[in-house]
Amino acid sequence: MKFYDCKPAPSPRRVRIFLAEKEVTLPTEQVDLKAGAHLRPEFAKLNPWRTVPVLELDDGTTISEAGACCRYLEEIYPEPALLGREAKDKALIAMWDHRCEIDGFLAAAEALRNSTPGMKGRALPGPVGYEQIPALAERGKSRLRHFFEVLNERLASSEYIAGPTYSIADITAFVTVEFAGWMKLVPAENQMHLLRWLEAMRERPSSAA
Ligand SMILES: N[C@@H](CCC(=O)N[C@@H](CS)C(=O)NCC(=O)O)C(=O)O
Repeated sequence: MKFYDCKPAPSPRRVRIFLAEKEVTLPTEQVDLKAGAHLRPEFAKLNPWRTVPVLELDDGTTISEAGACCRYLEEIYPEPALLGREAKDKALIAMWDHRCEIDGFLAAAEALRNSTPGMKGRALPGPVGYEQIPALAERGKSRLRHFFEVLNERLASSEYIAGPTYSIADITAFVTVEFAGWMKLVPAENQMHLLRWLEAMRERPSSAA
C-alpha cells in the first residue's frame, strides 16, 4: 500500500495522524500541490478529483477522501479503534466527525481559499479553477468562530469530542483548529474546555504528524 501525501496540507494530515495513532508507517510519496503535481494527467489516474490524500492498494485500487482512507485503514489495522467499537459509539463518532468536517474543516478551507492571494482561481480544490469570493472568506471565519464555541461547549461535558475515548472526531477537530490558526483564528482565553482539550491533543505524539 502507498500513501500520497503533501506534508503542509491539512487533509492528508488527518490520515497522517490516524496512521501515527495506529503506529503504522506506509511507503509515502509527497505530491507537490504548489507546483500543481496533482493537476497532471498521471495524478488524475490515481484520483479524478485531484486531491490528496490518496491510498493506493497493492491491487491498484485507489482510495481518496480522508474519511474513506481512514475507514479502510481501520479495517486493516483495527487497534487502537478510532472509529468506535459498539454500534452506538460508531454512530456518535461518525456524527461528530462529520459535523467537525462540515462546520469546521470546510469553513477553514472556505476562509483560506477565498482570501489567499496564491489561491486566486483555485477557490475550490480539484480540476476546475473557481474564482475567489471574498464574502465567503468572511463567512468561513465567522463559521469557524461558531465552531470553536460548539467545541468548547461540547468539551465542557465530554473528555473527547465524541465521548469518553479518543477518536477520529478528535483528529478532524484538532487538524481544523490548527488549520484555523493559519488565519490567526485561535480559541479565546475563556474557552477553557477547548483549550484543555487542545493542550491534550498537542501532547499526543501523533500531533507531530
Ligand atoms: N474532501 C477531501 C478534500 C481533500 C483536499 O481538499 N485536499 C487538498 C489539500 S488539503 C488538495 O488536495 N488540494 C488540491 C487543490 O488545491 O487543488 C478529503 O477529505 O480528502
